[in-house]
Amino acid sequence: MDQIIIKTGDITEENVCAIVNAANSSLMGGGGVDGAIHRAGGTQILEACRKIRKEQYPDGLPTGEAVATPAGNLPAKFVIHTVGPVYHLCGDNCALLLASCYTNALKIAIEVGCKDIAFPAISTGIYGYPKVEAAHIAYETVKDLLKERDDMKVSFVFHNNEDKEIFLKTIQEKR
Ligand code: AR6
Repeated sequence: MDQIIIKTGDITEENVCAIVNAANSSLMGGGGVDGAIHRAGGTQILEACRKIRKEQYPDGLPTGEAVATPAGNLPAKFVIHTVGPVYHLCGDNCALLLASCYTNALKIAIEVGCKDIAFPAISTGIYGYPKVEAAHIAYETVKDLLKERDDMKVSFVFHNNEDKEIFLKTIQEKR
């Protein structure tokens, strides 16, 4: 599918309309890709997150939901923050919650007028989601949503070649 791009890289360097952040519900930053985005993007992102917490989500952004902020110093226009499931805590809802991250992030991207969006491998780092299962869910969810949006482009950006290869191998028979 030529609407889907699969690559290795640092998502903070992606020159697309929106990049997705694998955040936590505090929206106050953290390690992994979240830390990299806040470091590279600067304080504008954190300020916007603080405002969202105060005005929309005083108890934190629930798992599977997504919100957009400006992208500060990043080449992207927007950062779409979503909270992936913590694998050892999500029980029977893991797949549904992870799929919601992709669905809601794409929905927000469309709402803010973006036609290209880059995703990291949500939940597959600190949150411990098995990479093969996560790849199935990410790819199937995005592929289905793109059927109705032939004007959208989605990039999956992996931090290293090994993770990209796992993803490619997992989805191979489905492409
Ligand atoms: N570009 C692309 N991918 C990256 C980058 C980057 N710069 N940095 C890491 N990854 P993780 P999670 C990959 O742990 O599992 C944070 O503390 C990484 O190799 O960032 O959803 C948050 O605040 C992995 O494949 O996110 C939360 O508390 C993927 O991004 C928690 O971690 C996701 O790994 C979220 O955990």
